[in-house]
Amino acid sequence: MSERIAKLKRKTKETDIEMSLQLDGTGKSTVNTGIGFFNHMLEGFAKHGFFDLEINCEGDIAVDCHHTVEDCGIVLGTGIKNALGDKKGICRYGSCILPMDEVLVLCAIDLSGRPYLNFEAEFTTDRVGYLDTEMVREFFYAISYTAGMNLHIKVLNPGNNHHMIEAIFKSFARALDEATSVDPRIQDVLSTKGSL
Ligand SMILES: [Mn+2]
Repeated sequence: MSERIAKLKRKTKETDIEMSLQLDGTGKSTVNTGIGFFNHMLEGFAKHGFFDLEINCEGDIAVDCHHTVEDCGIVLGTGIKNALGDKKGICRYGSCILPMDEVLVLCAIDLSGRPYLNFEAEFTTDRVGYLDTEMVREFFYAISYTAGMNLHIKVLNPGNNHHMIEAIFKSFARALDEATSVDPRIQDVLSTKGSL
């Protein structure tokens, strides 16, 4: 099988992003978005999904974190789609229920080609570090839309806001690792329709 890698550059008046994603990686990452807590989340995503990830984003964080977080989601989602290519042989579905101390988070993915986001999480603080908590949904919306991914994220047991967001990123990583993994029993694409 050929290497499942995507390299992207995207530049607007709000953000300038360079990204490299290797789906079959080891979990190593170099992440610089200018937002410490967001870096921490993306590094966790790479580590727990066994993805190799490089993101360098120079965004207008002097305004706020909105454009940086949203555009990183657009670029990462596009990278996932590009790296998957024709999706032959992949498991397609993936899910994970991930605990982090008192918090429990469910994530379920279908790499169906049809974007959909169901995001059920209620945060009780406006920010964690310099990340606006309302941007977590926007980030995953951008990923689901650009990757063509059906994505369900549900906080089953709420608690500390740092824990909830971190558990969301880690459960997403593990579910995506499963959905993108290759099963030798799958000869073509896993769909009676014949395409994903
Ligand atoms: Mn943490």
